[in-house]
Amino acid sequence: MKVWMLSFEFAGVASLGGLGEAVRSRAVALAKRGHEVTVFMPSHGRCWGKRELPFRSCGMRKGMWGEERWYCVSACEALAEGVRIVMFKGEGDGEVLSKEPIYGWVEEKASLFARAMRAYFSHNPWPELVEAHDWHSVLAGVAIKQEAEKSNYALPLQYTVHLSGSPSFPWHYASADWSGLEDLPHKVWHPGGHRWTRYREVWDRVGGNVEAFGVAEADLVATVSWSYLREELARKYYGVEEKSCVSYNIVEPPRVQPRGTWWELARGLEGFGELREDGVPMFTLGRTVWQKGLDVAIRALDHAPSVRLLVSGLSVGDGAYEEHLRRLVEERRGRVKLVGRLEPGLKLSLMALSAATVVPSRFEPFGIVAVESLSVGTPVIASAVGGLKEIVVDVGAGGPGLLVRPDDPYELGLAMESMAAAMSNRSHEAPLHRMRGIGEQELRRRSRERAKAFSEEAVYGMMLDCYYRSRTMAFYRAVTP
Ligand code: NHF
Repeated sequence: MKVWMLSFEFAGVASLGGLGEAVRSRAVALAKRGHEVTVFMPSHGRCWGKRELPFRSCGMRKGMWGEERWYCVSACEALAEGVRIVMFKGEGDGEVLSKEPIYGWVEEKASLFARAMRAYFSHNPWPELVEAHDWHSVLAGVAIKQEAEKSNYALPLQYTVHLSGSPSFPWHYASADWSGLEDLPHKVWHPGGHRWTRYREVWDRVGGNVEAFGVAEADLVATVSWSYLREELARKYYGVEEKSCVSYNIVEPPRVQPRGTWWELARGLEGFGELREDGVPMFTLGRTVWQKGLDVAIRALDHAPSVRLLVSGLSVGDGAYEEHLRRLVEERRGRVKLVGRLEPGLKLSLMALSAATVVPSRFEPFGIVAVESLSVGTPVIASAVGGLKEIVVDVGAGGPGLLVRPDDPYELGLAMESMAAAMSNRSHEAPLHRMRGIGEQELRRRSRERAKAFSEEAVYGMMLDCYYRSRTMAFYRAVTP
């Protein structure tokens, strides 16, 4: 199959969190099995040293108050494990595609991404399916679907939601004046069947919310866990379950060869706070945002006296939250250290040597970190939310982890203390009874076993299933009178 993926991130090229890894692992899995995959994205200033493509398209945009604005878009190309990556850059208003912060000027990047995609689509052979990842790629995906419609072709469009939520804009933003969408009549799925409607009607009906517009326009809405589909998307978008599917993220067991003990590795890190080397080491990591709940894990230490916690926070510019974390760390001297982003090999080594990885998210569509941890044989203590509920099977049910209530430092602390006891083979001291009688070796074995459910081999089928359903839905769209 010939697949185009539209995304703002691709691990190894430009990536902040899980999205880049998720897109890359999917694309690679498809390419390995003989599919032709091209990923399209803004270059975010990463075109330097890459091959230029013979593509250039220029035009004018018209602002809200009628002012004319000029742009040009062009592209460079990269290759990664059999996947072709086309990265857009530009001049005039198009220059924004080359700006470095991935989510800086994000609405302008999304708008010019749509212009660039439409132009590229018009000058190149078409794919059989388009998968747009997260709201930033919605306009680009819908733009080429519309371009295909103009030739009476129902190009299957799958919208994959990794993290729900998007801004809203007046129709002008999406329109032919700005991002390039024409207000044409077309067929859109409503619970029960396809109906004729205009683009502007759909846009206004959802109050100009980009994600909601994508949900309405896509042939199929995919997400990364059943819980996230039911608890988040189905609640927000009435009837979405009729045209939805789930495919987990892929995590292949990495090869890790730690150079030294956990303490040796942790000692060398620059960061905030310090660790007394007289406890059981645990690890937690994530973007430093409220969603990820790193603050809950730090506060949980008050109820887990034997645990020493290393926190690796990936800053995305939420200064107030970072300040809050530093205060919490300061109050717990000797028991917690806050460091920044770690190089992947070091991150996995620390994870592999930890007694547990703590994933304290307040909500979580999937939670790649949890699978990574299991795959290196480290049990996971996670909040029972979203994808984490599906990834982590509790010790009480024969699994390798503990599931706790989100946003509850006391319950998380008890779980951490119990895991610390079990992983040092003194599970009789574990405060949680379900942890008694189980030891380190068994927990590490169960972890590796559980991770297999997220291997390329296991998830590939889910991915293809979604693609076939997208194509079927596009087929219905084509044949509805
Ligand atoms: O793993 C990739 C990632 C997820 O739960 C994660 C999230 C954003 O918040 O699918 O997307």
